[in-house]
Amino acid sequence: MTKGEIVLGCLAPHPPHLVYAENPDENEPISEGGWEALRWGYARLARKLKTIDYDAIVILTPHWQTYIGTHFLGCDSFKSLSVDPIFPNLFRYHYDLKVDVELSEKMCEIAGESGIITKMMRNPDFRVDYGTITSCHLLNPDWDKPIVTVSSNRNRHYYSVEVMNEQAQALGRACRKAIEESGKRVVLIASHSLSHRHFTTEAPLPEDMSREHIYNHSQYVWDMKVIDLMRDGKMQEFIDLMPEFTEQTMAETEGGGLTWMMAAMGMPNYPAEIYGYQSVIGTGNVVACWDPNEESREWVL
Ligand code: 2X7
Ligand code: FE2
Repeated sequence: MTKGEIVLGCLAPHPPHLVYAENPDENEPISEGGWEALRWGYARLARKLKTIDYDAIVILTPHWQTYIGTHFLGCDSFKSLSVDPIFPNLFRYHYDLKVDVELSEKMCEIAGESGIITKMMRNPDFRVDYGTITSCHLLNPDWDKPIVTVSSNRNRHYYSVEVMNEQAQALGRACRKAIEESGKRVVLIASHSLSHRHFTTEAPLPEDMSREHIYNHSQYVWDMKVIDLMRDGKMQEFIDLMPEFTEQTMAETEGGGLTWMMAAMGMPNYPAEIYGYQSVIGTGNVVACWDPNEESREWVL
């Protein structure tokens, strides 16, 4: 069997506002748009994805939080209505998705062998989190590839960001090994924002862009610092800085997504492709990807 590989890694933020702003058939609320810098960037990355040959998407999301171990989706399909608990006015999304259970089981098994506590999620009525749905919708609105969602273990809360950073790297290395043994071509997604302090009240019209801005200048400066590291191919440096960045900006990197993805990809030392940066209700969000293939890697922004 040919060795499997990771063909792309995407940093894909999941504010439900972005799906709301797109007005897809699956989502009930209707908007007048908004957050175009992110949505247009997402659309461009989605077009790139269409040119890549791959079998499955594996996504780690901070909105499926597990307190004992790391869990993996383990039923062939999931279908339901996802209502965002904080923004039910923006996100009531009817999803119907397929899972690559074989790949999911392989990652669960290899992670278990490497000492990580794991569990397969076999409940067919399990409600898939909105991080998975939002990032996958924006990157692949056709939903024509099976996915695997990996939960976010709460190491950060039990212990510290430092422990999270170590554990997520161990999980990333195990997932890479599983992907290689599976023989599949896989796209990884780390589903989260960067800086994450956000406003606690909403504009009367949520998509009123005259009200949207980053929560504070410190978050902006930190976000630009870490985006520069991505551009410069200095991901080891970013991962080393992760505890400080995460503490200082309450960043959503706390769930381990980017650390996991970078470890799985062998800590890229080549430039990330940057597709757009914008705030959503005060949080900092970048759409970015790491393309291991030098021939298709682009300088986007
Ligand atoms: O989950 C989120 C998020 N990460 C960022 C902004 C707004 C809402 O939800
Ligand atoms: Fe989030």
